[in-house]
Parts: sequence; structure tokens; C-alpha cells
Amino acid sequence: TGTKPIVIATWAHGMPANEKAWELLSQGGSSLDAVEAGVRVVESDPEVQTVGLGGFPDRDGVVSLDACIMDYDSRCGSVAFLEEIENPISVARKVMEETPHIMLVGEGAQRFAVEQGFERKNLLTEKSKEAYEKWLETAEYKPVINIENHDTISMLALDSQGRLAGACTTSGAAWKMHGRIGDSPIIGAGLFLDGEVGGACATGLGEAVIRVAGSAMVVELMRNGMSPGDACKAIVERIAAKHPSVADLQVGFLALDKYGNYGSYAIHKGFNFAVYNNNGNTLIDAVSKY
Ligand code: SD4
Repeated sequence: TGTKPIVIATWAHGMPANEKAWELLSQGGSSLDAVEAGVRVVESDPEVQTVGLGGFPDRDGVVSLDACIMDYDSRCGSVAFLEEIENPISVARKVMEETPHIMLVGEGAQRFAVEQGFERKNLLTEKSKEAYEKWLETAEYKPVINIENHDTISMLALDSQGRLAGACTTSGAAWKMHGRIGDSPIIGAGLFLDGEVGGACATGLGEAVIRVAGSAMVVELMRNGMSPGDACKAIVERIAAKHPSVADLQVGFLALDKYGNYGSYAIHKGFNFAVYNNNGNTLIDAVSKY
């Protein structure tokens, strides 16, 4: 019952990201090019304070970015704790294509990016600096669900040739400790896919996702026969069971199988995602536990 091509992406900013991805997919482009181009739109939007340029800084006032990309052939690349580079997803793709490695972090990742021709620039906008200064008044680190400090963009696409790819990019949890890395750049946590099965990606509090190898587990459940939506639900339930209280904990997954069937599930209501297929681009509220 699935259709292709199709692209799905987290949150309302998934809409403009999908628009861009669809431009490529609808012309027979590859899912890998589509997801990279799609999430770049959000990385480069200074108004989105949870991804790329304009992202909220860490508790020391430094913006650091995490991203990864993966395709149907289990090729993958990742960067984490990367400073002063606007489009980490494209650096992750370069890691995948131009190095023998999968993951580069921090200064090494930045040096590689510069060698590859990426420009260093200040990513802290006035707006995010003001938010940081306000936060400093109390300087309390407390993740708050479904508000702007938890809006990673994760995207999954299936192209007209049936090839899957995914991308995930974020400025991470606002006011995090300097050096903290979430789930988003970790293959298997924030993003995972297997061309024989499908893909999954996450948004929400990264620590909770890493703990259960979230996206990898969603894909494995699909391999064993679960639908994308049921697989997302099973892993959200697993996360919920491992936390004494989920009142302040939000995690959501999206999944897409190799036939183009998709599903999602979140702990709390408020998580939405965008789906672009032959019927157009639609923003959908995820099913949730609470
Ligand atoms: C993180 N997972 O760094 C990211 C944040 C996020 O939606 O997903 N926001 O923990």
C-alpha cells in the first residue's frame, strides 16, 4: 500500500525541508541527494533555533552541531560537536564519501570541513544570544518537551528507484554541557536504515534514545514483521518503561519501510511530522502515548 517516491520529516519545519527534497525526488533524483538538500534548508534558516545557523548554544554560549546521513547500502557518515559550520549534514556526507571513517567530532571535524571547502562562520544569532542571556539568569538545565529546544530535523526518503536514505541534524539540547553529544549524530540512535527493511529516525531527548539504540531497534522490529507505526510505538513504550517519570520526557520516532509505508509514535502529544508524496505535502500529528 506504500507509494514512492516519498519523503517524511520531523516537526513543522519538515514542510519546507520536504518541499526541497521533493523537487529532487519528483524528477527522479536520488533519496540521498534529496535528504541532504532537504535538511539543509532548515540548517540554513536562522529562525529555527534548534538546528544549524541560529541554533541555541550550550551552557557556555557555544553553538555546536550534530548530524548524520545514511543510505540503503549501509553507507553512513556523521559529524558531532562541530562548531562554526552552517551545514553539518553536508560535512557528514563528505565524511561518508571522502574518508575511510564514519564519524568525526569537534576540532577534527571542523578542520576536515574547512579542507573540503566549507566556510567557518559565527552561528550564534542575536536572537539565540538573547535567549541564552535570559537563560543565564537562572542557568537551570531542564529539558522542556515540545518546545523549541527539542526540534531536530530528521528525514527519511524513498526514491522512485526504491532506494532509501535518511538524514538527521540538530544543534542538540539547548544549554547542554559543552561537549555533549545527543542521539542525532549516532548511527543507530538518531537515525538508522537498512535497505532490505526500512529506516527510522528520532527526535526528542537524545539521552533516552541512545539508551535503547532507538532507531536501530525500530528498524529491527520492522524486519521482524511489525508495521512502521507499531515498531515506533514498541520502542517508545520501551523508553517509557525505563524512566520512572516521563512527565518531562519527549521522544518521537518516524519510520518508513522499503515499500513506502510510514508511521510514527511519540511519548507526548505535540509531535508532528510532514509527509510529501504524490498527494502533496501534509503536516500530520503523531499518535502518542499521552
Ligand atoms: C538531542 N535529539 O540532541 C536531539 C534534540 C532533538 O528534537 O531531537 N530535538 O538530544
